[in-house]
Amino acid sequence: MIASIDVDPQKTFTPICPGELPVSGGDKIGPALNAQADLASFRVLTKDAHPANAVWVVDSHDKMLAPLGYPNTDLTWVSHAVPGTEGFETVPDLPAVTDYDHVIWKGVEPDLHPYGACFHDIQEKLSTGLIEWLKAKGVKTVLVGGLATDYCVKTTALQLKQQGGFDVWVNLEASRGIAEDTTLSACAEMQDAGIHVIEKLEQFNA
Ligand code: VGL
Repeated sequence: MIASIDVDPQKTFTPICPGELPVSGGDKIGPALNAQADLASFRVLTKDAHPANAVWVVDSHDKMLAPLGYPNTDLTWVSHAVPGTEGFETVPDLPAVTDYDHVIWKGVEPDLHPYGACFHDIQEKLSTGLIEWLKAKGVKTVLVGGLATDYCVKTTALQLKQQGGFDVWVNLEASRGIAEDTTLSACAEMQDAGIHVIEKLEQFNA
């Protein structure tokens, strides 16, 4: 059984929200995510859902990526993906949230800023239930795309492989990264972990 996972395909990570965390081309991935979902029996959505007063919030982009001392919040970021704002909404062309088979909201607590969708905490103790849900459905193969390749897509894919034991495929056609260097190292790290990183959906052959 195959599941397709749309990781954080939200306007906050697109040029639609320049004051948040715009990823070049992030608003264009909807059709590619739909195409990969056509090959799957289940479609899962994950969403960042952050409070405006989270401990990691800084007021300008130049203060971002500063290390923090919290166990489950590693770096500073500008405010993003606040429920009720435009940035929280999914990118164009995707189905309604209620048309997915399962949805994970993450990063709701002010001092938790996870990247992966399988655990609420960076320490990976508190499951979101994603791995358990996929197993209950008999899923063996996951096809992953979304935003951003170098952070949430990478960490979600690694968790699905290492903690869930799934056959994991990351579809770059349906993903965009924040920066080129971190995207390249993310792809290498995923490949080292045994994840299939593919440029185009046609290369998917599970
Ligand atoms: C993400 C940076 C900060 C992501 C989330 O979804 O990749 N990146 N928060």
